[in-house]
Amino acid sequence: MNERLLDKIDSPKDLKDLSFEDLNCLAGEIREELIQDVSKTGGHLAPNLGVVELTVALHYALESPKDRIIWDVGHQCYVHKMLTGRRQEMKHIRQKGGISGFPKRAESEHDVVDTGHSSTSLSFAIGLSEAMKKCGKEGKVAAVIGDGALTAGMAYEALNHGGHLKSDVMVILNDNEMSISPSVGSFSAYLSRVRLDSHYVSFEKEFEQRLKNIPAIGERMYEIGKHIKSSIKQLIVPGMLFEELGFKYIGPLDGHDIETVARNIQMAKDLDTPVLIHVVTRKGYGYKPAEDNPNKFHGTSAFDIKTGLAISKAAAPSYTEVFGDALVEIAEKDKKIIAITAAMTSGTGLDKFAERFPDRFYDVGIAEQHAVAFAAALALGGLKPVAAIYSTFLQRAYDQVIHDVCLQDMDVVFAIDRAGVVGEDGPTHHGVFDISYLSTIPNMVVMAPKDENELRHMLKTALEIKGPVAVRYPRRNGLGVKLEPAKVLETGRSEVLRDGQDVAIVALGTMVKTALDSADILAKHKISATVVNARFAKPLDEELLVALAQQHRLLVTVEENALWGGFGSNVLRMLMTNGVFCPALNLGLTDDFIPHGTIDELLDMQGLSSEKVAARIEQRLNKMSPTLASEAQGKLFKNLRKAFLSKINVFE
Ligand SMILES: Cc1ncc(C[n+]2csc(CCOP(=O)(O)OP(=O)(O)O)c2C)c(N)n1
Repeated sequence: MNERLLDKIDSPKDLKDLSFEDLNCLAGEIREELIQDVSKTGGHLAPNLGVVELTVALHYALESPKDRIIWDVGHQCYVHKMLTGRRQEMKHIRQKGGISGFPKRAESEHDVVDTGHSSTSLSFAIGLSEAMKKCGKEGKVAAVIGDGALTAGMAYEALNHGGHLKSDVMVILNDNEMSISPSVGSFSAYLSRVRLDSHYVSFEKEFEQRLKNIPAIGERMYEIGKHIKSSIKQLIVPGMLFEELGFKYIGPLDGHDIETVARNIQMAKDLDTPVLIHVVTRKGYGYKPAEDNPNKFHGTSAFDIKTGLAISKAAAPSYTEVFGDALVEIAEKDKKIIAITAAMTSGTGLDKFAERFPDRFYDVGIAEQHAVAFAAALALGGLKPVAAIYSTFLQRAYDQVIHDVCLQDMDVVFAIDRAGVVGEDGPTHHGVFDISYLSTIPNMVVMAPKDENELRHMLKTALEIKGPVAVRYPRRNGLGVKLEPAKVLETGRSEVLRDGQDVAIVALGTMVKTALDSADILAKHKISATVVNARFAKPLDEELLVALAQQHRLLVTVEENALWGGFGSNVLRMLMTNGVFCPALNLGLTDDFIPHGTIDELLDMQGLSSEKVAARIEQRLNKMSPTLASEAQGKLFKNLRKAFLSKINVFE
């Protein structure tokens, strides 16, 4: 077997002596291996296939790590990882203990900054370039940003500032006309016009070639020609929006032509002003199923290379699908319902809604802040907006949630998908703070369903409640329960699912099933547990919680959210405010950024598998002093228990 070029590449330095022909062969080898690897691990295939040549060109033309390459979002960093000494580790990318699917400073000196959320690259590039200048460090800073990421406000804030500072940064705009679904907005339309008017580039190439072909003086004239070109460009490139913002514009270039891209990067490297190089690529390039369906292959699970079909098929529908179907169903009867996504139409399950009610659906681009303020305004105008946003991305719109929605008690429903740990995408994507950050806001109601059927009820309830409501649900398949007609639940009321004497386990959302399973395990150890589905993180079911605390030896809360500021800590604060002091155990996510791995692995690591929850409860009961236990089970306990049982509807 012929030795492959790829086998000789341990670091970007190894690219420097290769010819452009070799670099093209190398790109082919990278593409092949990438498809092989990702077909087994899952991951962001289409974005990476689209940047194979661009990444090779960047590492050929720049000198990482002296020059700093910042990947926006970071989901397209796989080729970069392969070229920077992590090729073997690609076999375990995104798996527990393996390398991350995003840039990680801890992994390599070539990873400049940890990313996962979109549109931060330009701010980092500008800031880093300023710091390097002030600290006397050599090197160029390049940010690679997609046309999707360029729909976010943060990117424009940085362009505005970088142009003003005349920062020595290079922005590579990777324009593939796609966000996850097609890019939206007037800026995308502008880029299309620029792409269509691309006669400039062929003219530029021809111009360069002609100059270089002149014997003896050609190279020198080419150098001078670079400057002439800038002025010609002023006349013929349409719009020149970036130039107006203070960035020298180069492009559009064919992003799959390594030589063209590399030469332009080399040229731009010598300029000490802000430069934007516009490269046009095709998402999924070189693998037909991904080219045909870049949306599906944006992020994929393991798949069969021949067919492109996913290897595993879920038994029950996901919470996302159930939400999408329920919203269509409810919206059939209520014309005021509007759905909003921030560039995540299929991810949030809104594709059916978009198809059924195109006039009532808005994809605002990667613009969570705008999405929330826009939703507030729709509510102000008398509509019923449902903003479907992942828990982790809603963090970006926190001020809009407070200032534009809650402060004015607007009727906005937040459908918060990917709440809890999300698995392989890791710490940038885990949705583990929303209960904390939403429960603190006045007027906000926060719910979490115990299963996919309850999600339907909660959506219906949210649309009935006046004022802002958040329903948080996980990136998981449902439990496979029967789906019933959606009904309105009583606000702030929990549901008692199982009656016991020793311990009361109050669980929220996904943790309800875990709590029930733990109760089964505890029963085998002669510990009898009451299990409550909290339903609401806010308002709390105070009456029930007080009774539970008084009538059991131990009160346990379980949630898939950060313990700090989470549901459990709010329950304990409420009990103390009411003068109720009880032995308690808060179970939830520790004060750490949780790594990547499968959801089950991560929950187990966090002590939130049913076995570990049961063991932790048993351990705590064993540790409790007999005095405390007997006090709690004393006279007061018996009287209150009688009253309690008369009030609740066990197994409602
Ligand atoms: C703040 C934020 N919102 C949403 C996302 C989800 N997301 C990840 S990649 C992506 C599309 C990015 O498109 P683009 O920048 O054009 O890159 P491409 O995948 O097309 O290469 C989106 C919406 C995110 N990472 N961060």
